[in-house]
Amino acid sequence: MSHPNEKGHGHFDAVVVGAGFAGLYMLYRLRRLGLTARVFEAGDGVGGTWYWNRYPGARCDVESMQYSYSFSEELQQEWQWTERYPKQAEILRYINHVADRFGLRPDIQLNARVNSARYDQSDNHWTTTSERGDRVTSRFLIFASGCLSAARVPDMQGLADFKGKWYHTGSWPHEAVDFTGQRVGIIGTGSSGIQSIPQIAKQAAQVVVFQRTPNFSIPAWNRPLPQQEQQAWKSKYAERRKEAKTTRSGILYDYSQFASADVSELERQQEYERRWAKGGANYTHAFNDIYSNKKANDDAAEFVRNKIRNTVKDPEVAKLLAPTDHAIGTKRICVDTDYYETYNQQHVSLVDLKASPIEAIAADGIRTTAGLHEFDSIVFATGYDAVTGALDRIDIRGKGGQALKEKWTAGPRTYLGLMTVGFPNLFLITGPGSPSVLTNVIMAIEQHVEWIADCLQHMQATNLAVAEPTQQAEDDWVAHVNEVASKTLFTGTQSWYMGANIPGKPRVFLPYIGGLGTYTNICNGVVADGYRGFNFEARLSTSDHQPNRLPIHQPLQTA
Ligand code: NA7
Repeated sequence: MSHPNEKGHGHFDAVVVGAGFAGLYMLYRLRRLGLTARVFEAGDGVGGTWYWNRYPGARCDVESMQYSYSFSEELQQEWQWTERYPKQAEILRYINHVADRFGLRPDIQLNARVNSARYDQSDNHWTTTSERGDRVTSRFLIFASGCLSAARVPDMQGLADFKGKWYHTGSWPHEAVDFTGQRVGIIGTGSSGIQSIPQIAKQAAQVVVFQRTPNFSIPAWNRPLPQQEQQAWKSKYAERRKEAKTTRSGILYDYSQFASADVSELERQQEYERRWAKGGANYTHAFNDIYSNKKANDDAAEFVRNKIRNTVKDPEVAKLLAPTDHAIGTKRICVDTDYYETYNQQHVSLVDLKASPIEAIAADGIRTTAGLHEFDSIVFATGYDAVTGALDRIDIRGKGGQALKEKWTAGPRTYLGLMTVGFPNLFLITGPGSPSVLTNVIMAIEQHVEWIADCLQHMQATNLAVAEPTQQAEDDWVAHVNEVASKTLFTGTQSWYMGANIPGKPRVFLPYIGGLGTYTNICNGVVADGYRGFNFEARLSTSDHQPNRLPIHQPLQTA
């Protein structure tokens, strides 16, 4: 590793932005291709989202045996998970182990937040700079900057005047935060709020939760993971991973083959009950039309609302916690431990922000239209500028100095979520228009990294220097992404998938909802058709000043 204070200069085959799951695996594959690479990471450690999200109760909602890399059989056999769902600290240990095991650290520059990247068309190079003064050039620029990495503190008047301490779940301090005896206000009831509220309530003297919109949550029934169960997985790991990658979400769930109306009311209730007892996000796969059929969805939602009513003793609070504004699953479903039960504790209360919105943060607490709530600490569990936020915070300029954020003013436009016209040799891992946040993201990351590595290898082997999608391919893909989304209930919900949590962000469905298996087939088909939809430019020799354009576009076919 270079010295932490040494500024990076020089030229690399590839620059990678971010040292989370995506950046580390990309580096591993670049090295296998014999390419030189530099990874820039804003944090002072690897891990990305799992480096920053250290809030109490932070835990993955995908089970441990599935939420891990599959690219190395040795790695997946040797690592021992301890619980059904991995907690943040364990995931961070795992990713640090990966960095060490594969000797990745020497090519990673920590504490280096990338702030600009410019393409120079005269020599087909990207110049990337960081806030601390690094400035490097590269042929390829690969963004592994994450979909849930741009934490967002809402614009609230008066925050600077607050006399207590405040935190955002997505950039939690490294040292333990002790809320013992404190009055704590928590804003936000998404996954981060739902995980942290029960934990904070264990310490605090008083907890007030400020809820704008309730979310659906299914119990995790988290538990230690017995050795025998791990061994059973590991004995068939390769097969199971292969199968997982063909599914919609990259997760081996119990996907029902039946539509909700195929079974009787009694059988439906029994199926929901069975899934509730098993726990986790598997619940929404009880019937194969829950995401597309309003009636099927209403039924599945009502079962959860009844569970909330039966758990929360105060009927008024239960009513507020039971979501009625959106179809279940169309906001990322939460997986919790004792979330609803927490509201039965005397020192925990709920404020409905629809009835009394926040006016401002005051020196002593949070002022709503109904009055002042006094706090020692405030926790913002207010989410992220998802999918595009991390890219948006970097000044990325392609051909002719065009800014990526300007190109994407009306919403992101990509081909396969991997590349975007006007930004040659710039690759996105889990970019907008790819399955990303709708999947077990490590499976989506592996698929993208392998596709990019294969593309770079193809370019090396055929002496090609520059890759860029065609306008037609990009337009077709954007239309396809929108068309597939429009057939689901997702586009009717104001969610971060739609950019709806950020004032002024265009309302566009950001990920590709066709499913990871289908998407992988499409990507493989593009390659089989000679990189359909991409233009390549050959490497210039000294006697050849005319770039040799190789248009390989054919109409988009979807599997
Ligand atoms: P989410 O899911 O975006 O949740 C953020 C929460 O914060 C949600 O309840 C929001 O209410 C609330 N929020 C956001 N801004 C405000 C303001 N200005 N005032 C009041 N309440 C606000 O983020 P998470 O971190 O919980 O989870 C993100 C993903 O990480 C999650 O889906 C998992 O995949 C892991 P709203 O619903 O917008 O009314």
